[in-house]
Amino acid sequence: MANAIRALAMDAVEQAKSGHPGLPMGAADIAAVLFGRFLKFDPADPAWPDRDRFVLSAGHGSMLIYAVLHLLGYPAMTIEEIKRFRQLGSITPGHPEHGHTPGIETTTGPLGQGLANAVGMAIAERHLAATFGDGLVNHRTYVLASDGDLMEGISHEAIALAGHLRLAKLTVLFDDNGISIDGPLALADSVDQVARFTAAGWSASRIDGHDPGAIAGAIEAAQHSDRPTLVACRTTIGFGAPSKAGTEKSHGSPLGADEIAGAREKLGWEDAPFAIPADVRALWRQAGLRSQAGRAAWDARVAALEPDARAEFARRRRGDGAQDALAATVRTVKQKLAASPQEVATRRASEIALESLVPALPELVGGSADLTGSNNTRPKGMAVLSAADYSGRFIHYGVREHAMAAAMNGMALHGSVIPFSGTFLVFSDYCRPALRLAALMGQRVIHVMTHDSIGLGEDGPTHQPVEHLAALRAMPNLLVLRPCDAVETIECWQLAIQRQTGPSVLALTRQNLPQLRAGFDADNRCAAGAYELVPADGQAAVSLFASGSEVAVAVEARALLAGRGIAARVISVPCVELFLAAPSERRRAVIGDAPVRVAIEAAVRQGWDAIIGTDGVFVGMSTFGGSAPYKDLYRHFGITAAAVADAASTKLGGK
Ligand SMILES: Cc1ncc(C[n+]2csc(CCOP(=O)(O)OP(=O)(O)O)c2C)c(N)n1
Repeated sequence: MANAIRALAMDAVEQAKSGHPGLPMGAADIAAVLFGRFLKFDPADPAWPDRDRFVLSAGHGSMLIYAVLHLLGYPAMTIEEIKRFRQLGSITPGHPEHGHTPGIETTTGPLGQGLANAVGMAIAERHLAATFGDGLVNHRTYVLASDGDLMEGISHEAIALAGHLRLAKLTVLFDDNGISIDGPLALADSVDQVARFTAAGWSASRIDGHDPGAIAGAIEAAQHSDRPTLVACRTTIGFGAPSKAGTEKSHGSPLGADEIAGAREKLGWEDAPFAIPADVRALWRQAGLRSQAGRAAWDARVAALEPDARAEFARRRRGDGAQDALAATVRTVKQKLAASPQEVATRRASEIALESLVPALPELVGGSADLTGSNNTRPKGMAVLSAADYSGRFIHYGVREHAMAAAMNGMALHGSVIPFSGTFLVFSDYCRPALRLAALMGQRVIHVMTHDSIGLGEDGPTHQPVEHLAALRAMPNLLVLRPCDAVETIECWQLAIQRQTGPSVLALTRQNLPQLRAGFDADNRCAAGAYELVPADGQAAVSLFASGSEVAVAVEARALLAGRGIAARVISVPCVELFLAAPSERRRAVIGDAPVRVAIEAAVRQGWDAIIGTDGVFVGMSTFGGSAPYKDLYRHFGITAAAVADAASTKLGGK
């Protein structure tokens, strides 16, 4: 069975003239034992909620999972797809892509991410088991990780979190082949991984990764451990290749015809390229049917549920069932804000939103990377999710922004939860690789990122984001939401929760802001991305565009301009991406035809020209910030109503 993986991997890579044969050939025995004897899954329904999750963290070894899916009988993974490895339109891209290929649990390739995704999957599993019971939710998460996965810094954060939360149903099978791209691992690494995982609270052992009995024994032991388990499987990269096995030469390029012929001989594999002997195929097909009884029993347990419980479980699976509760909650919060306006920081406004959203939407699972009190992501009464009680809904991620973001991806991929978290906006850089994968995979994760500008004040330029809004807006399929007051904050939360096709960042202030939206508005005005908040008195000479905390500056500047006889309108821009995605007539109507356009944002200009044009006036930052009380900083950097009014007047005078 393992040799079938090896043959398909070397043949597909050879045909594509690119790819990585070494890992699939080296880890084939591990995969054959895991899928052949242990993994719970249903090839006919790759999305069966109670399946075991398998994450190929070392995504470059993609042919391993493609070969396995094919051999197990996943209908979409035909031999034709294997032959079209790495070709346009195939379901066998260079690295595994979730949503593109049935049976792929997460998109991997950037090393370390898959491992941290798996931690999130294992968290979601425990949480949902605590919520719905072991009868509905009781599955394991397996990871195949390489040297590269374990060298990446994110692995440190992820394994520490998993050990702390005692995620006993998480098993990492480490393809311990001692080879990476540059050559022997000894060139760059001398960590004792078993000792490292043990120190992080895992069970850890070393085995011969080519001995099926040892592999099975280790997986069985993992199933009885009260901790997550690392199995360091000593393997030979490119196992079977006569001269390239055990060397970096088999890592990432086709073996070549001679080497493949030699490997066929060495492995005793006589079949033509892409041909699988009937007896081997039969063994794999049997493995593919192994979980049928378990699947049927699970279906029966679901069918036997009380109708309400069954409906709730199904609603959570769909992930779209909260719309009524969401709409009602948002409405109530907005009515309260209309009745008693709040002059609060938007981070506090977000907490006000969460005080209502968290009880109304049980799928929300929050957290913070050790900034809970600053991010305001834990409303009163939200219990902590811990090793002692997985039913809690708030996760203390520790100072681990990267693993937090990647674990959230895993939770969203697992399904039935909507993860949200907190950190400072400046540390979005620490989350970025995971955020990018959330955007690529179209996963709904919600990042509350507070302290969103020089408005945070005294902590100074190390903590003051300047380029981050632009950098985040540059990422496809990510929504950057920067509300200007409490009303926009609840509207932005609504947009983020409703959005099932990708991640959102809520950029929120530390400093208090006036509530600019007076009265009750049933519509979600933020959904337009930008809208006229305050019209001009008469024909507008100036349009003032701003986001977040700078909308109040724009409103004040409008009054100053009015005093000078200049009519100005204020456009709030809570989401540049939504606005730019609107049809051009709607965009033109919001942008208007005032001769002077000004944008105000306490961040760099990049991106704003799409709204104000290259001749527009920008009032914002072009350097790093400084350490001082925030009002002093706004004055120092010239982001004031007076500066805006002066810049607009000057520009108008020059017209
Ligand atoms: C974050 C990240 N950095 C770099 C790479 C490029 N890369 C792909 S595989 C690899 C290392 C290969 O070594 P190992 O992980 O041991 O895999 P093996 O050689 O055993 O297949 C590197 C550096 C990557 N995919 N992700």
